[in-house]
Amino acid sequence: MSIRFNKVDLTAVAAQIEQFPKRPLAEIIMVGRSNVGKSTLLNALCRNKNLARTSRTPGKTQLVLFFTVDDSFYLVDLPGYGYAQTSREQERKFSRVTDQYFQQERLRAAVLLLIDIRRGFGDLDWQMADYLDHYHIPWQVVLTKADKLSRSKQNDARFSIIRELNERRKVLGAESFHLEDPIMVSATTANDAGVENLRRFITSRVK
Ligand SMILES: Nc1nc2c(ncn2[C@@H]2O[C@H](COP(=O)(O)OP(=O)(O)O)[C@@H](O)[C@H]2O)c(=O)[nH]1
Ligand SMILES: [Mg+2]
Repeated sequence: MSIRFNKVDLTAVAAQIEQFPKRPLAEIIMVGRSNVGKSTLLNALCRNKNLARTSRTPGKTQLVLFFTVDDSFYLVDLPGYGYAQTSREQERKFSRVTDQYFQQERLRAAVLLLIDIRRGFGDLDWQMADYLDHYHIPWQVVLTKADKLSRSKQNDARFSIIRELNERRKVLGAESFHLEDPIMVSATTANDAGVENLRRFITSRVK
């Protein structure tokens, strides 16, 4: 079946491991800081404004959403990090359900690590990169909110992030599971070329 991001169903809303879907499908996983633009990008990818609820106020419940796309793969929306959670959860970097998700054996085709192009990588983003490498999970950086910068500032930001990623890869060698140069997107721009590039990237990973 061809992947056109036409048919998208919310298959599971999971607060814990028992609620993860059992059907073995390739998975594309989205992670990033709260407010990085994850829900907005999900909606843009699937051309649906209401798929994942976008919000300015990060939710308290830590949920994993599994969307089935074109009956071909899951798009997995993990809880955003970097937002003060309940006091008991405060010391943990990533939510409990995120740990459960990554520790379970699943068909992970790639993680999309979303980074706000204006902010670049923060400590928690590098920790997520280390975490993914530790579990040998391939990851791809997606730079969000490109429209918030001028064309020349976009390029400056993108190149400095590419430099940092290349430095890191040089140090880690085969222990780095980082895939290609960052894909830059604007989820609020109609027919954004970056969003289409990202669809193509996803299609190539799940095939
Ligand atoms: N200008 C612009 N704003 C965006 C873009 N993506 C998200 N936003 C805004 O950033 C805020 C957070 O987005 P949201 O998708 O809820 O972030 P999440 O917490 O990562 O799911 C919202 O106000 C969005 O409208 C984008 O590509 N361009
Ligand atoms: Mg969200």
